[in-house]
Amino acid sequence: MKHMSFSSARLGWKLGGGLFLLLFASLEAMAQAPIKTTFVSGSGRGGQEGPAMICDGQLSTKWCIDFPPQLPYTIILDAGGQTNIAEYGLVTGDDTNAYPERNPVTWELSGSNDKQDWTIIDIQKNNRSLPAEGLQEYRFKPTAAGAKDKFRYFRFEFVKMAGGTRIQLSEIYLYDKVQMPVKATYVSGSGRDGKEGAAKAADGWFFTKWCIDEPSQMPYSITLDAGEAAPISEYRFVTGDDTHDYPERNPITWKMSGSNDQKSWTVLDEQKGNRRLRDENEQEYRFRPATSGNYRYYRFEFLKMADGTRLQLSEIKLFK
Ligand SMILES: [Ca+2]
Repeated sequence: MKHMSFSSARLGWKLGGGLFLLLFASLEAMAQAPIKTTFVSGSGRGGQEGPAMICDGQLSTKWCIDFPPQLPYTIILDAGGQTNIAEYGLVTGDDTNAYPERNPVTWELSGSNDKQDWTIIDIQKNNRSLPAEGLQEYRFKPTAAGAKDKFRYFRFEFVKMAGGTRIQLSEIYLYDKVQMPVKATYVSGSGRDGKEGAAKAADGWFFTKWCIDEPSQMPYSITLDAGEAAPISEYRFVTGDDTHDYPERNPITWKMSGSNDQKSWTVLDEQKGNRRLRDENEQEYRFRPATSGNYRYYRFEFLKMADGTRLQLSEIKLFK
């Protein structure tokens, strides 16, 4: 997950007014991206796995601490201005598949404008929805009375983990808009139509899948129509109904591109040797494209599977 548009925004500021238009275009394209937060304070020491790693925009760094006297572990983020939080996302650590007990299960989120008076925005108790998967974002909608109010500072207090006293998270994202699924329709794809044709990856059902093994047609591709030109902030792959038995069919190298005429395509994301999809049936995996733009058509090209030449996916979903 790279916030390329944010870095170009920063570059715009550095280089001055000449790049104002570039800056503006970048921010607009990222309208559904997380609020840019800065770290205020948090539990634990600084350094490599310190609390500041929770909002450095990089999934490769994480906050990881095990120091019970400091429980509940806190993180305070500065949203830069008053805003309300429609959703927030917790992203698991890089090795959460090996250490799922480090996922938080009980926490509180509060908002403040002076860092002294705090209003509760959300309470989660024994919520075990964070998966035993590395680098997965799971979103929560705040539901406490204060959720509709606007605040500048946001404080997370992690009271309890799934097991033990060590917590790890690679990022916390705050959103001022709810993530909207895009009602995408199938345009075209590799392989034959029919029971396991490409259209089955965009029919809205987990129990139907696209399954293809025709090496001469590689890379396998599928094109979806988002209905109107809009930036995509996230896409998701859902594994097949028997991926537990056939994990080799999971894609590991793919490209996502956008277009408005289905002729000229702009690459928005590239993943190489990404083995995040696991040997589990009908599991949903979230990816944030490296960049986004106003495109109506989105194409995914699958260049390599975990092993062999057969690909299967039950759904591909797009989110604004
Ligand atoms: Ca399907």
